[in-house]
Amino acid sequence: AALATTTALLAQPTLAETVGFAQIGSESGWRAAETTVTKQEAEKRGIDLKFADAQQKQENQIKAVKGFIAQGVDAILLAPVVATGWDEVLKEAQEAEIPVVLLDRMVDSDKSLYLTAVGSDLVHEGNVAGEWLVKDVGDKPCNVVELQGTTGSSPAIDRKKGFEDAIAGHDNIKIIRSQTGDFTRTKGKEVMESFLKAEDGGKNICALYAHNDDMAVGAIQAIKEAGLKPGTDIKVVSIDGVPDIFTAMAAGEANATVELTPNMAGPAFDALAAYWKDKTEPPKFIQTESKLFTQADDPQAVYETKKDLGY
Ligand code: GYE
Repeated sequence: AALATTTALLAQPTLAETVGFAQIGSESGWRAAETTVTKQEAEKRGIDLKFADAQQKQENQIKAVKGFIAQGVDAILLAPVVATGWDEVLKEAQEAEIPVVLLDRMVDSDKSLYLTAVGSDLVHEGNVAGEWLVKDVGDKPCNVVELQGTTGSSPAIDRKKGFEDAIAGHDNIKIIRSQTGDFTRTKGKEVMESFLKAEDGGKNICALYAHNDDMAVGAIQAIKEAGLKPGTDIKVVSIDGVPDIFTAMAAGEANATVELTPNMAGPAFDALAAYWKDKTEPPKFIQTESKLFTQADDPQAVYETKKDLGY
């Protein structure tokens, strides 16, 4: 029986493509969901996925990509933690004829160094968040504190810009403090605590703009501990659409979020399948949708649809 099993295994076709996924880490609920969904999408397609978690460090990610090249994988998915510093390793992949697909963040490198990028319009997301605030505050004066994402990452740069563009020309709205919270709940809470202290216990703050929901969730905790009501005393607007922010919205403690799908891998694998088949070149950017949700959108119901999706 043992011999029969061995023979059966040997007889299996070895057609499965191998894809290396150089993931950033697990800094946020959104990131964790992206990892889960990527594994599911690979399994659905019979793709052998090699997963590397870089613990938020670019050097680890570069090592992982080099490792995938050495293994001779059929493609590499890269969620680049920061935007700069990728030229050399992307050139190595290209020389090895291994297509690279960027997921959810962009690089500053020349477009010819990767096959395509799957992601949202990150400037637009910041813009939608800013426009929501402009509409919500009307003519009232509003001091905003901003929690930025990871320094040097494309979402931190672009979401800042998009928001600033949206409030430009509305002189009643001012960003009075802005600091990185590294896309994590812990840092979001910590930095919000320092903002509250510096701004008269929070009395001088009208709204929080966080570059992701996790930092907002941490900040909501800090606002409550300072004796203020998040969602009312301090408005909260953020980005991602993770289940926890919908729970916070249902409780009146968060006001708005811009949804980002964690399924970047589906479109990436589809593009790769076409490329593997007959070298079909996908467009350089495959854009996912961004949608605004507020307390008026039945957040509890949205939560129910999301809670089992791998977050
Ligand atoms: O919004 C944040 C994550 O790169 C767009 O990274 C992504 C961001 C996402 O940690 O939660």
